[in-house]
Amino acid sequence: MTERSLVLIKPDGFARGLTGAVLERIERKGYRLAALSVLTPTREMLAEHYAEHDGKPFYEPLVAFMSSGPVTAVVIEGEQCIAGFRSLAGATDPTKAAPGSIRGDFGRDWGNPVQENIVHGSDSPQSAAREIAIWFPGLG
Ligand code: DAT
Ligand code: MG
Repeated sequence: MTERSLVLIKPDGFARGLTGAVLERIERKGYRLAALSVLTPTREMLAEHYAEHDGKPFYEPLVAFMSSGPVTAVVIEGEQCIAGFRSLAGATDPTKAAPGSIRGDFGRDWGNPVQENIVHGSDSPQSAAREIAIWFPGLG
């Protein structure tokens, strides 16, 4: 089924100049780019985006990190692209992410490696619709 997913290249990926490398992998996989924007997210946007994690120990540091600089927000489109992009991204912890995945190849083993894991990808059609509305309010 053709799906849309919300991908974020997080502040660490943006600052390290990995935006092009991530987009290249998305396109190489055959997914299309439906929308793209570079912005520094507000805490309000991030509170909505990460609502499911509110109250967890990593929530505040995560919101602080995600609002610390520019991110590239991308809507991707393609057959089963939600699960497909999660597979391209690899496990949440870059130390455990398989080589060949974005997090496995580019994730850091210093600082806070779980938090600074380069990319976000929606985890279900419901999350994708909810997240796309946050990052691209005008997109139908
Ligand atoms: P994912 O991004 O793989 O969907 P998630 O939704 O469980 O993972 O968590 C959202 C983000 O929060 C994740 O990309 C990085 C951060 N995070 C998750 N667990 C963490 C932890 N134990 N310590 C620090 N940051 C964490
Ligand atoms: Mg998640």
